Amino acid sequence: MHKKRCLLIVDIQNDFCPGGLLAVARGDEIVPRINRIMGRFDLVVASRDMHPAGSSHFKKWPVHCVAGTPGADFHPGLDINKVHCFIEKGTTLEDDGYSDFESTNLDLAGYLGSQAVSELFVCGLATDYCVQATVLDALRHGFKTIVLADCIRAVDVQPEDGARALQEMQQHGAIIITSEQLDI
Ligand code: VGL
Repeated sequence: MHKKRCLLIVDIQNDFCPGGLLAVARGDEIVPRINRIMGRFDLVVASRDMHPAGSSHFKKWPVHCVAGTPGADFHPGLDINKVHCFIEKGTTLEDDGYSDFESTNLDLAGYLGSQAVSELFVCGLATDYCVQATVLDALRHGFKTIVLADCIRAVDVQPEDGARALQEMQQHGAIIITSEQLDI
């Protein structure tokens, strides 16, 4: 049977890219890579962090991705025409919203199940927060989960946080490949 493959693009938003309010170093570098591979998937889902002003999340982090601000928009280079489904998370005052499986406008696990997705490929920002939380939840839900290591970037509050996050994802069962290996 044909394997149904979904690409899950996590938080490619202006505030997480250089010049944004919580910029991830070289976060924008992954945009053309993601655009290049999008067409190879049966389903493409893209999430956004979408906080209300005054969110308790901003006790831990600089204010970022506030609903209705340009920082919450997708990076303008991202080819959102190829996205089938958009999700938002972190939308309540108390919600950190790290994981795409905590989406507030869609039950992502239920949706992927209803679409008979058998393989979930994850890319986006940031490796050590939203990507990691999303991947660990995907594995908990029983999805075969593949991380595209050249299509993620880390915040690295501490040096090597991104590398440690990737290791933890792998230890929990994630498969780590690069986007070049998709061609095989
Ligand atoms: C994120 C820090 C704070 C992320 C979100 O998208 O990885 N990181 N909020």
